Amino acid sequence: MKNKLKVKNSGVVTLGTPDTKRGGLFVAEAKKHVPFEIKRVYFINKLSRKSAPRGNHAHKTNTQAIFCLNGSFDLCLDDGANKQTLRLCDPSKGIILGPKLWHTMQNFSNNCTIAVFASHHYDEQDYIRQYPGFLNFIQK
Ligand code: T46
Repeated sequence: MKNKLKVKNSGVVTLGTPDTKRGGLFVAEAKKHVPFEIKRVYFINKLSRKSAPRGNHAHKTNTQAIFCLNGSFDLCLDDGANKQTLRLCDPSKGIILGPKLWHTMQNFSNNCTIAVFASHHYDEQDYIRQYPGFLNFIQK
């Protein structure tokens, strides 16, 4: 991930990487590496349709940090004014998906594994799944 973030409601999260000399170790402590209390963690893998996008929504309240644990994928971000695409491939570097940030994951490599830490429990009412509704919501 080389690009600087230019969208609102995002940021870079850097995990702790103690030197074990026996392989990788990545540490995510809430309020230290990840800037919120973590209530939920989920993983996405076995992405058989490499080009079929995931995400394609925004959240009203939920804040998340998304990581690529293995392989790589494109994370497309859109705050309603600015858009940018980041290639995630480093397990120690995550991206904050704040509220009111339209996000899509696509172009998955083989064996791509995604991890997400979320500030809230799952609630379908928190999702904005239609883009025109997203544009209305961010103007409120
Ligand atoms: C997000 C991106 C990065 C649950 O029941 N509990 C959960 O915690 C999650 C995450 C999903 N689900 C159900 C809801 C749907 O029936 O799993 C199904 C697939 O979810 P969705 O289509 O939203 O999956 P993605 O990969 O498009 O999006 C997911 C998260 O849902 C979303 O919050 O920000 O990853």
